[in-house]
Amino acid sequence: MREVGCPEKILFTFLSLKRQEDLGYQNILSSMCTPPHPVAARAHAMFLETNLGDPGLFPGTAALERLLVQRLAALMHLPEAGGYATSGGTESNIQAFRIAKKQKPVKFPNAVVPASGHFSFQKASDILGVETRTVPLDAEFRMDTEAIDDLVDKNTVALIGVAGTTEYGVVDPIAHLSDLALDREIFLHVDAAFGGLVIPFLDRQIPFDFRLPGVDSISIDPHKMGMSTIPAGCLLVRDPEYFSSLYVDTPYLTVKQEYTLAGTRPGASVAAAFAVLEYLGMDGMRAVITGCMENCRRLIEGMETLGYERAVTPDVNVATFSCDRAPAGWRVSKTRAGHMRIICMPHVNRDVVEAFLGDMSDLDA
Ligand code: 0PR
Repeated sequence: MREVGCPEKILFTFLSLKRQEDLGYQNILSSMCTPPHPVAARAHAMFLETNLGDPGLFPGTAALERLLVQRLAALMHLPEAGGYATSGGTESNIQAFRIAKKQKPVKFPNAVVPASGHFSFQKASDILGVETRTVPLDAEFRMDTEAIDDLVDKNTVALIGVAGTTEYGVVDPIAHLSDLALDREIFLHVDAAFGGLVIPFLDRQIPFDFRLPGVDSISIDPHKMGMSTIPAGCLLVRDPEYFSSLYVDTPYLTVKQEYTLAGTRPGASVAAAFAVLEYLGMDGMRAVITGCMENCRRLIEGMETLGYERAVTPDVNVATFSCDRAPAGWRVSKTRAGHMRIICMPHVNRDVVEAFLGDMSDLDA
């Protein structure tokens, strides 16, 4: 550290230089994040110093967290579900694994995870000492249901399905997983970190939430399609009692036990996440999602006109193509199988899609 502090003006000049090195979202087509909605930014600023790790000191912020959980639980068709605000999909997935492991104390636990599962499940397996059994995917990048039965055994503590996969934007056959989970008495976690705030607003209903009786927990991230500030995730559980298996004593806090993974937790992004859902309502969210899906379809159609075939028709706003070059100035990503991947987030609006398609067509000129 400096011996003597830096004058504010110099400090902020330095900070703004660093900030200018960051890319603007305008040309970023590879991210599941997006600039926060203006009401999210405003709410975030109001709650900067709040800490949900000691909720008795911030009862108002804690009430907002409960409201956020209630809104998301109702959206997942189980208003009485338990839940708490996490730092994102990674924490939610790790915590779901922890709960699943506690439910079935076996010596050599395993979890059955689709090959499309987010890498956070590798972290969860590593931390918790749970063997991962990988389910291959079918031709449309969904979990191959036929393969699951052979992988499940008496030591399987968790079954994972993804609703809106990170790479291809498809929804696994969660209804099938739900039947299997009930039949074999296995904890079923649905990773809807991305799709949880997309699927409920689609015209076509895809079963993935607590309406399926075998679903025990769901990850859903307001900092992705919920246009919140970062970090804002949520873990929902069918039975609020599940959390009691994670309790540790916290004798000198305002609550005597906690089940969260993080200790100190931001209230600001929780207020932001709640603010967006409340401000937009179902109607406003539907309009945002409808726009993203339309832009995604237009992108796919435009790319195919240029000769770049889609890898799959996605269920949510993630487009993938057989295409191995991108015009300068654009950030796209590549899936493990080598497809170009573009997430049609709210900032990837129609003008952005047309500009990208224009630059793609210039590549051949
Ligand atoms: N589950 C799914 C289905 C996800 O897609 C992700 C993240 C996670 C869990 C983990 O969520 P957190 O990152 O909130 O812990 N998917 C994105 C990805 O890996 C995250 C991301 C976002 C990456 C923005 C890059 C980026 O610029 O692609």
